[in-house]
Amino acid sequence: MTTMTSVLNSGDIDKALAECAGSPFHFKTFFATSGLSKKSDVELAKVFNILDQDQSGFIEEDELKLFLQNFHGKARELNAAETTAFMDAGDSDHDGKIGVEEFKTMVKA
Ligand SMILES: [Ca+2]
Repeated sequence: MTTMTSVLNSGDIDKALAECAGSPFHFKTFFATSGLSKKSDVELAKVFNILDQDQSGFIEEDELKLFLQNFHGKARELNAAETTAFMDAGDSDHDGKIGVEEFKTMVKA
């Protein structure tokens, strides 16, 4: 089973989580600090599969809300505004969910 720490450095994950723990979540900042933005397509596909908790092939809004908890079980949930902004940034075909190609494009943007 793939884990986040098999793809990302755990110190970088901790730093990225600390940045948004008590302050607003900015997905671009999180992608940069966690190291996600520098990962290969293969590695990003592995991360996508973790985020797609029900293995539907898409990250839906309820999964996106719990995004941070994939990096640490006790991380906070995203609030409604953060979740909406995150979804809008990733959902380029406007079907209300994020597919793997959309995810890779968003992370590397
Ligand atoms: Ca899903």
